[in-house]
Amino acid sequence: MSKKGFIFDLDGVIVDTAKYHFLAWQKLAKSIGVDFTEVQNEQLKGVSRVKSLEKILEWGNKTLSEDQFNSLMAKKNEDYLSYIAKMDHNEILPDVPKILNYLIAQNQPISLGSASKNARQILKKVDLMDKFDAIVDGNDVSKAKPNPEVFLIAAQHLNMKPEDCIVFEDSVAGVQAANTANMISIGIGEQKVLHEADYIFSDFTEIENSFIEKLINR
Ligand code: B16
Ligand code: MG
Repeated sequence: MSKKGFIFDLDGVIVDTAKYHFLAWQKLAKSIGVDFTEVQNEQLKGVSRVKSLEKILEWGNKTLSEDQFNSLMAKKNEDYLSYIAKMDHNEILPDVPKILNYLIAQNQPISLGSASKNARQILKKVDLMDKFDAIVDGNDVSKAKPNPEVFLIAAQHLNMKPEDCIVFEDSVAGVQAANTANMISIGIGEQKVLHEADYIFSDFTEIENSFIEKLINR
């Protein structure tokens, strides 16, 4: 049977932690007198912690010393982790276990490809660690999405060529990273946001096993 490498983003694909990132960034923005909207938040999805704060400061026309920058970033992560601490398997997005189990049953290699440095902790909280053959996260990369590094490392771990990999992503930056890596990109979310993806679904309940089978055999 033919094999493909299946790479999953974490935030917004496996779990809905995007809402927690939003709440924590919003609190930070407010504390320094910067307005922060959901539209702006969309541009932070898939973007590293450092880059996210840089963008918020740019939008608010603020400059900070290095010490202030680092302490705000640490504070944001503390707030974010307080939400994570309460997570359990109920926060796994619909039909994610179904697709992971289907891929495992079909002997397909699976990796995580996330920008988050908290990825392992989150996977443990929702009890999904053992579904992955490889985990590549924000601790393993030096270049943030839309750079394809995270997905290229994941492909290496799975021993698959990039063109034989399929990436599930909820962010514009992540879809661009998958496309640049020469992988099939599957957007999970809204058509109007993720139009650069090869395929787009609102969530995994829309993805039939027959679609996955076609990807495996293409
Ligand atoms: P952390 P993903 C990304 O995760 C999030 O989408 C993004 O909002 C966040 O800033 C980034 O991880 C870094 O996360 O602060 O936990 O290291 O979507 O690539 O799984
Ligand atoms: Mg994401």
